[in-house]
Amino acid sequence: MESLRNSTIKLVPTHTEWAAALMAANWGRRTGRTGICIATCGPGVLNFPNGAEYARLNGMPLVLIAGQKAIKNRRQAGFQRSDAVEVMKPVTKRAIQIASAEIPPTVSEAFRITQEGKKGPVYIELPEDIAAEKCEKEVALIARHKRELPKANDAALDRAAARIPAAKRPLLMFGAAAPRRVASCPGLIADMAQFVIRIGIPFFTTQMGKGAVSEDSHLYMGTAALSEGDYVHESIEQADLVIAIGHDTTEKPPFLMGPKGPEVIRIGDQSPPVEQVYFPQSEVIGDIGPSLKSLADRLEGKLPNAGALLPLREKILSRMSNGADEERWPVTPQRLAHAVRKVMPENGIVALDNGLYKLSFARNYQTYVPNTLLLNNELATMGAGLPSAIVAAMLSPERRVMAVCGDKGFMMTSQELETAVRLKLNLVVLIVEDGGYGMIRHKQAARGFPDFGNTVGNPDFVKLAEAYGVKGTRVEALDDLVPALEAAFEGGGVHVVVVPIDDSRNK
Ligand SMILES: Cc1ncc(C[n+]2csc(CCOP(=O)(O)OP(=O)(O)O)c2C)c(N)n1
Repeated sequence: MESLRNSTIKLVPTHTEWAAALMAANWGRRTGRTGICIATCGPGVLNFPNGAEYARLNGMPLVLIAGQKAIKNRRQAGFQRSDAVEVMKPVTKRAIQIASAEIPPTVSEAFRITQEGKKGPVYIELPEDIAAEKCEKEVALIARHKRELPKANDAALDRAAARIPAAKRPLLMFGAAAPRRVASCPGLIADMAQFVIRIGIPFFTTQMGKGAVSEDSHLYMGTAALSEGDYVHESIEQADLVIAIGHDTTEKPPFLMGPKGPEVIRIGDQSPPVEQVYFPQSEVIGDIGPSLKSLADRLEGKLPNAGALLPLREKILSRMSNGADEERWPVTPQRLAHAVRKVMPENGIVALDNGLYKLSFARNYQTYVPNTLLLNNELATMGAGLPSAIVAAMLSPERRVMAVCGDKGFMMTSQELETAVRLKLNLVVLIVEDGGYGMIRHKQAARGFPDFGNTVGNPDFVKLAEAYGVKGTRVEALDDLVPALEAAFEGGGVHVVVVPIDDSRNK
């Protein structure tokens, strides 16, 4: 802490190490640069694993640093001496204990690993006796360098370009790694949009691929919120070829490959593991933007069947937004997603926590710009919504930012409201209230089980907000919903808005 105090590094104290890890991971996600979180040894570092795994599965560059008891003596015996390196190993790309005062190469190597291949977390442990040592030797500080991804091989591009025109009913799919790559390579936004326009094949997205290409495109076919049986699967079932751009198999499968079903060509910057449900027949591996450009150069004007599946579009999109016009109160999640869209400008950022309403946002929240609907469908941890919104508001103070959390997800990291207030952020926190674990209730019902163990009380969220010194509003009627959200943004600062929801007909 003393070193930090004397440095130019900005320190953001948080209320739990878990939230610190989630926030730093989101810093990495949004900037492409490595975020950093620190914790004390023992009880502190043991709050890190959920955030570390969130970063590992989601490809977020993150360095987690924690202390450790002395390693050269045991003057404090076993007090707080947890084997955190072993704990952190499976949830990071590397877990390192620093055992000598010659520290800089280890730190540089940690940062390199966070950025190498699929980005992710590295854990560094600094024992207190090593931290107290003086480094007598002069140790070279290792320079940082920019890394460019290699371009795809011409033979792979030629193979894909030979296969695609033969498809009778082709589809494109954008997955998690496409918007993720935009953080380090903003030019990819235009490359993806151009690719779709130039080849004219309709596209769908995974939940985390949303916004890769604007959904107001006439070629947008929908979002796969489930792995099978979702509205968009009608087109996937009819497709004979899916071109999967930036799919990451740590995301819940957007469809299941099997012995039958469409062939898959993968375009991505990494070759993913072969999975029972995902085994692309061919791959174009290299920096995504240049791959898309090279493919479009080869294919433009040569795809007679490009639009074969487009006649399904209208039906899929209208079924997908079923419930969005309902006048019911409490509001349907579909209608809520539309209401939120009304108050968010095109570049506004919505950060979702994890709960049943996420499905409706995936399907119904039209996304026009990459990374403007920040959701997680890999670890899919509850508690991530508010920390990721806080980071979005820190990084983009000029944009509207909203966290959308279930009542239970919010309760997991709600104490970070104080962090948002302390940072003087402008942030609307929308709490979707159904008085329990809606997703689990829904799963029990789907299997014919009675509702058990899901009803958990809430504090009065308006009073809770006031206790943090922020404004709280409870929406009581459908007509008040959009005006209440608008007023929350207009008022500035942190504002909690509570909306009761009826998710009984969610799928
Ligand atoms: C940390 C964590 N614990 C448990 C789960 C499993 N889980 C997924 S959704 C859910 C219920 C979420 O409730 P809430 O936030 O109120 O949203 P709702 O489903 O009611 O809309 C649970 C328990 C999880 N994803 N993350």
